[in-house]
Amino acid sequence: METPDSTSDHTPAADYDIERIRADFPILGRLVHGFPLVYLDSAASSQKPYSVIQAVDAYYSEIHANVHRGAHELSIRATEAYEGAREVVADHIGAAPAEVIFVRGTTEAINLVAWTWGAAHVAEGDEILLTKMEHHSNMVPWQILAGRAGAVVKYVDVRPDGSLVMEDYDRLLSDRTCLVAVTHVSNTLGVVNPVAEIARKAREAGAVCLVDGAQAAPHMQVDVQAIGCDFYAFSGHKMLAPTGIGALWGRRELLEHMPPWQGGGEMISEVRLDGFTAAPLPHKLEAGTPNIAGAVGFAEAIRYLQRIGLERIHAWERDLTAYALDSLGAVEGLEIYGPKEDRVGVISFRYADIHAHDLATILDQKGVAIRAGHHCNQPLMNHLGVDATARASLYLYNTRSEIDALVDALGLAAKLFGVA
Ligand code: C6P
Repeated sequence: METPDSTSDHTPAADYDIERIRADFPILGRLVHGFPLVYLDSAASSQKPYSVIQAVDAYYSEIHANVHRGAHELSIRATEAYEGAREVVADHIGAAPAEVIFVRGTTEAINLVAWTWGAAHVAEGDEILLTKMEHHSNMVPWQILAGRAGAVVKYVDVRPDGSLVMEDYDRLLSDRTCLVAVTHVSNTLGVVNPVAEIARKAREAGAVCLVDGAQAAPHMQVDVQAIGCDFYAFSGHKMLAPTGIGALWGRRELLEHMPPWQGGGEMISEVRLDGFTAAPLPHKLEAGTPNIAGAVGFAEAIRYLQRIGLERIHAWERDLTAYALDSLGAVEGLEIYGPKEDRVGVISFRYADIHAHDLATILDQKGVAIRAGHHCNQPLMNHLGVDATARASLYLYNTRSEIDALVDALGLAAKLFGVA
């Protein structure tokens, strides 16, 4: 499948050619309310490059059939494309293909673990250790599980600067802890958590560790072996892939012993009237016709990121984040949440007494797309003492002049709301 684009000649030594990268994303050329789109909402969902759009198009135009079922040419090629995509995803995070389960996204990945591993291993009186900064997707499934099993959920505290209170983690972690579930990067604070240390301590305490990588995988090279966790969950759509596809990585010994989650086609090797035998990994945990085109797009998104190089993307974003923190920090009356260092470009803020929703609506009139609300982080919002924040989130295609456009648009909001 030929998917040429501007990344084909990127080498680690080449400069970061932002204009050529931007040209790979057709949507960045459009106007919104008559203004050039300034897309600062990639933490909610990223935009897609031509190569991903073309890969999905080519899959449907030339290959599509159902997978693992037919003996005909198209079915064989669709199966190759789907399983080839699994290899790309697995290789990207330092895993074996059989340990990568395709899911709809991070939410489904975490629910899968809660309903299979959790249902089999969590018992009355066990403790599940989370942090106060978890996204609802890494909180509610565990609350449901704890409710069913009679387990207890505990939360590691968060400092005002957004970092985790690691002394709290050390204090709460005990031989009663069966699971530690933590986000790699906070979707509100941008903070990068010390997940390798958290996973190591969990292992020493005999607990299983799940890392929510939804906001980390788009921005940094993830190596699940180096992190040392047991499960890693992430979403394709936040890292240039289509919506409806993501991955759960699990340590093979755990996945092998997990009961199937959903029953149906694909996940069995034999069905009898008195029961069934589950298929081997990874298919045991993938019931029904999967999102084949999504997986193909996911693989191409990863190839695109690899062609530019996640280290170079990280360096670009680090510079841009520092610029954004300085520019926003210079706006009088604007309060930024989260740390100055060790963070990604997910920047939550409040501006004077303008409600975040009003701010987002005014910025939109200037073509500037940000997110406003609780960001599926209601307990964290309560902890911060706010009901909502405005959030600008940066990605590989953003520029300093877009940060300037954000600051300019804030000026309009200030005028409308009479902020001195
Ligand atoms: N956060 C945001 O705007 P899904 O929806 O399954 O792809 O991802 C869920 C999820 C899990 N964990 C973290 C840390 C996340 O940030 C998200 C998605 C989006 O912040 C939508 S609420």
